[in-house]
Amino acid sequence: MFICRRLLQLGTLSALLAGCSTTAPTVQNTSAAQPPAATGTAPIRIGPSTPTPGPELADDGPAALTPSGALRPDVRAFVESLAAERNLPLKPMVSALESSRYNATVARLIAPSPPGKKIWRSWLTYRSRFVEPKRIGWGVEFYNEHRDQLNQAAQRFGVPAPIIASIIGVETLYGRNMGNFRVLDALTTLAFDYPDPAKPERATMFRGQLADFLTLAMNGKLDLETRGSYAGAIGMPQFMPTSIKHYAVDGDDSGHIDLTNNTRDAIMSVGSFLSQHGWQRGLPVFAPVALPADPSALVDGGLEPKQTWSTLTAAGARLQPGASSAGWSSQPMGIVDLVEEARGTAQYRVGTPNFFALTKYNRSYFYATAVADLASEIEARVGR
Ligand SMILES: [Ca+2]
Repeated sequence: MFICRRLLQLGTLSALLAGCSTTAPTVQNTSAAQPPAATGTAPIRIGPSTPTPGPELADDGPAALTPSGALRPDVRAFVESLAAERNLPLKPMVSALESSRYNATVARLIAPSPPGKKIWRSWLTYRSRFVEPKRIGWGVEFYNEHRDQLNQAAQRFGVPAPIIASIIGVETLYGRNMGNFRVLDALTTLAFDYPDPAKPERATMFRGQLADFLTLAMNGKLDLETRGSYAGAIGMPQFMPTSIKHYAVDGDDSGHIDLTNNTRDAIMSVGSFLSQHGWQRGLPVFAPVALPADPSALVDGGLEPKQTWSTLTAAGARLQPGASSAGWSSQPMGIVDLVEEARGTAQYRVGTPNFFALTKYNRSYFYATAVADLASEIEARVGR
């Protein structure tokens, strides 16, 4: 998960990392941790995120060392303070950092596209990369194979099984593309040699991820050799280390959380993440509302729902024929614009709090809508 929207201020980047996934389908301007932003400029994503294609690169050299082989002063200060603050053993963390390698591919992939190169955002193009026959078909297979676990997660967290399957499908093609970068190398590269010195808050954010990665490793919860996306997102649901720390769960009660090899842990962790980010049992993702002809004035582009049913009806919105207002109409809502930038057009939908919970996984209207649409396609093809 990584993300980005125009409203996202860098200060909130760490929150982004919440879930972070790595999967970026081969969409323009998209890579592992960076799916296209729904609005705004270059996306930066750090939560559970989008599938990562991307060649595994050669290691380029020690990331954290001085020419003499000692840890760089900034790295030394980081690890000493981490050990002291969290009561972690210093020596193994120093050894880990001494073993880390700068990865030039990581640095290249995290960088925004070159200035001056305009990338037109298109919902239809984005959608076609995720809501397509292969991802739907594999989603049906995944659903059928893991139906019991998905239903258990749905019961426990209130998040429908197709939504959980869809997230794992969008993130990593159901575990087929989890990234092959050594997470320690990726995080060390981004924490101490972030390619854009003008964005120190990003390096700071990655230092926080590295701190949580090392904490998990020192506590025996994550292997130091764990592989993931170029941004450090891990496993089938592409959780960043901080998200693993706060939201991952041991779905099969094995005593260990393994998001890379254990599907049950991955499924339960997605449910846990969404549940702890505002998902409400029983609410749809979109409200059955017919909007006025031009609802653009109602779009605020934010990641929190701020409209009410009465403000929407006052603006001309109506219940769709035959739909019920039960449940969702007492909830805050937000108008979702799905743009075709080159044409200057957009589709609009009305997002409930569950739509906005999906944006906590990846801060993008495109992402959240693609997850909901892929879930609908999967749901339509599986028996209940
Ligand atoms: Ca487990």
